[in-house]
Amino acid sequence: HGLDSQIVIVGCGISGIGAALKLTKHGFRNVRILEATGRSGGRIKTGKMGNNIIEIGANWIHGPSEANPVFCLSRQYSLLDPESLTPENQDLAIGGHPPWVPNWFSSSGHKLTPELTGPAVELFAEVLEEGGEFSEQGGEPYSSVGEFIRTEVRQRAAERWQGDSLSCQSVRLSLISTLLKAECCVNGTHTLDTLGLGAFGLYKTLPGLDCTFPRGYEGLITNLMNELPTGVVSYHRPVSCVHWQRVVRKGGREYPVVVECEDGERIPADHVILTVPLGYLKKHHGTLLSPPLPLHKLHSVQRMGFGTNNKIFVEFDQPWWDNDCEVIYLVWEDESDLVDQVSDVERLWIKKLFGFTVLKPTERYGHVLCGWIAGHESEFMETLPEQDVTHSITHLIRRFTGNPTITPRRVLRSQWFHDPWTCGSYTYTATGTSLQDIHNLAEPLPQQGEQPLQVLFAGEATHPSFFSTVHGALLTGWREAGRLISHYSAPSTFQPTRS
Ligand code: 6YU
Repeated sequence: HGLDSQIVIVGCGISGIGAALKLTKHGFRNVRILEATGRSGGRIKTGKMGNNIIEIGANWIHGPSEANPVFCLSRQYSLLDPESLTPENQDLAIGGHPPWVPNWFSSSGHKLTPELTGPAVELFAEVLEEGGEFSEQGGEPYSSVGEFIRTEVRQRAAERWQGDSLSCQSVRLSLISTLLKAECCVNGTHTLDTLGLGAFGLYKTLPGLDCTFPRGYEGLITNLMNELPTGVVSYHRPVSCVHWQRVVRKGGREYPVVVECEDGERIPADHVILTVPLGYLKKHHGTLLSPPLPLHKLHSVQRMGFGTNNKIFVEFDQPWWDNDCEVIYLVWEDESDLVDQVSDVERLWIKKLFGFTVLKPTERYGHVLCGWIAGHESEFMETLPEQDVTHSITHLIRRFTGNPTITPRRVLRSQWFHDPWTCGSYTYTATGTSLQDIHNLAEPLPQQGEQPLQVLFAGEATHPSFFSTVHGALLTGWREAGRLISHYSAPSTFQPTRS
């Protein structure tokens, strides 16, 4: 009954959509997506602030080049600016860190000079890069990226900067605290002390200078959805439990799985592709699957990290940064002890915000900044009334610029931790994790027996090298669709791709 098999996909983010498209294009006739919310796209979410388009979720195509399926699809749908399509842009191998033009402000209200900042930025980049080398070596000298960076930075700073004044050394170390906080945002972790050193190099970058969607990331979702047969997606249909290892009869057929929805509907299926975020799975694994996840899989769900990274958009009448500035960093001069978390979250949460990226081009966006804040401080920020956030941001900018009159026109923030269907932002490789944990997350249930592949797992967390990205998520949707296609054509020859 190959092409007639009943396939239910839980979640209409990019991985669910990718799986559904591949299956329906192959000829599967009974594919259905159940989505908890009223929209498709999941963590791809474009919003508006006044007349401006803003990305509440995913921002960039990381590594826009031929090997990136998100880039190739977006090019096909004409969603990108011409400069993002140039061969020069695609060839740039910058290792995931775009060479942004920075402005540095300090908590005493001064701008910091390149002479002061340069050596610290260089030292941090050097140590960070070395941190990625342990995944291909036999062991890790420390368990976390945080410990490694702190130890190496302290040692090298003491050697290299001994001829400089104490105040210069102190500001440089404080600056590195800002970069630690920025790295918390990149990785979606509360602190680099919970980011595993041995697994840090697992994440792979693709060539190409990161680019954005001039008319919004959600344009990609709209185009993909247009290719799906109508009626495939049911919205406002949260799945409460996937019952597997059953024998359910309906319409003269037997099914091994029943998908139970919150509204009581029970849908029999041959296969379920689960694309719920890892954060959701961590919180609900006990009720979402019956029988529960096998222990080795559950332990990997618990070991892998899923943290919070939020954005705070701030609009101004006039810029207070340089014309060519692409990123604004805020340096707290009392943070020379290399800290990436605050001592009192409720009082000091704003210190965790490392700074702002500048929305470009100005002709398109006006004077809009995007602030970035990760971790528990970010989760606390989500609970505050919007006017409290606005007040804290205003105060912060006035202090760092030394200009007591700067007033934002509008402020808008994301709240990914309190989104009940996401429970955070994206996956990171926590201390103690390895590639095996990601393979465990991706492993279908059951692997053997008469009815294999009852529950399959897709979503960004299940990609071995592109976790935390849109292209990683899309590839996992295709991977699981491919697993089913192979199952019904040549079951013994299928090997899922592992990179
Ligand atoms: C990228 C970027 N980007 C910023 C922010 C966020 C993310 N990412 P989905 O969640 O989309 O879909 C699941 C669906 O399931 C969803 O619709 C739910 O409603 C539904 N659901 C849940 N429970 C259900 C139930 N019970 N029943 C039914 N339905 C249910 N990625 O490529 N570029 O710039 C960013 C960013 C603030 C929050 C991002 C970025 C991550 C992507 O958004 C994300 O991976 C995919 O959209 C996920 O798709 P999905 O289908 O898996 O799930 C060294 C090293 C470092 C490692 N990291 C470095 C890389 C940097 C990563 N950076 C990201 C940065 C930003 C800024």
